[in-house]
Amino acid sequence: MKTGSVNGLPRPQTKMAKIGLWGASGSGKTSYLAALYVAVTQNGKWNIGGVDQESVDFLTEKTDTLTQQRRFPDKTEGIQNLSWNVMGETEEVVGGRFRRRVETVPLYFQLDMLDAAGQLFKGTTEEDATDGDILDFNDAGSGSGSGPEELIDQLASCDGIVYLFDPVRENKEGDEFRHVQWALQNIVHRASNEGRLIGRHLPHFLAVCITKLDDPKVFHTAYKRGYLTADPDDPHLFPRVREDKAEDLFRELGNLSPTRSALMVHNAINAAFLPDRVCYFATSSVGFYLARTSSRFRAANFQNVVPHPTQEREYTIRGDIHPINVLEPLLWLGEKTRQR
Ligand SMILES: Nc1nc2c(ncn2[C@@H]2O[C@H](COP(=O)(O)OP(=O)(O)OP(=O)(O)O)[C@@H](O)[C@H]2O)c(=O)[nH]1
Ligand SMILES: [Mg+2]
Repeated sequence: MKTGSVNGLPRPQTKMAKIGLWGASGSGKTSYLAALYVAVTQNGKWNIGGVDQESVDFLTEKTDTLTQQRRFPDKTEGIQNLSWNVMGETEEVVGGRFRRRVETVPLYFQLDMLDAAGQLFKGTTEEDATDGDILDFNDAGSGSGSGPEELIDQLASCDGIVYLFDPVRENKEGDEFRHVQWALQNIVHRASNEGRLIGRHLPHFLAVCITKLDDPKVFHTAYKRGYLTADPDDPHLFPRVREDKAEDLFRELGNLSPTRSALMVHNAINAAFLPDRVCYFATSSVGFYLARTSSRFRAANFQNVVPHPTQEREYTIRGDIHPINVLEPLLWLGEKTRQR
């Protein structure tokens, strides 16, 4: 991290934060990244740019997919490494003992993100997926550079992890704990071998994101159980879950799933990560629908994702996207890793 001033101007602070995305297949990882450009720019205080051509192309193509083509990105194959500069401002106390003052200083993060096929988080490759076998981890992905072993190596070397939990998928499949336990055990094993454990805990920061808040099942559960609120500063008054309530919602959703496996996920997270290194968010990559004629969210007409009129099991996005808590987990991770 660099501080100080250049020609009287505060010098940008840089921190390289390597962030991994973790989540089951279909949990919404690629859509989350696809919504990032809109999330960053709608915030008004931040901007984002690709560090290399692949990352520039990813942002432009995927933003176009969500906002112009109004569809979701294709299923991910293998592992894609992406690198973006997130540029904004932060407040910092400057000056000596008697002349302390708060100054706004530029803050740049480089986010090295990792987007992988969710299938890999089960310890299976695409070819193995058909017979549903869990691979012997030591044999997995050898030499391919895009197998489960590579993924665990990369996640273990991250400073922070965004873990996406899809309550809709969990309700249907009920296998979230199996996925999480597999990945977690292997990350702990790596960190332990490298002497990186802090006591019995991992050194990583973890942003737990409940995805698809706009989905009717998730939205209605959060609404009926009193988790929703609106930020008075938001001109559209979109519903959101307060940060300090998102963990309770996670447990509540876990309780509702037939296998209750998300409750075990919660316990596993508590066992593996330091309490002050974990934060919960309720997110939606596309957000709620806003009619062209209306400037405010309407609970009677909130669905932004609807079944495709002709293609079975495909979904289409009705209107503009309004990402919810897409940038916030990254800013939290950026801020936390910067403090270290
Ligand atoms: N309602 C709603 N559905 C979403 C959202 N994000 C993703 N989805 C749905 O979830 C599906 C899977 O999303 P992806 O982003 O491809 O999930 P992934 O985790 O990248 O999946 P893999 O690449 O297979 O690992 C999409 O095709 C959408 O149908 C969201 O914010 N809201
Ligand atoms: Mg994907």
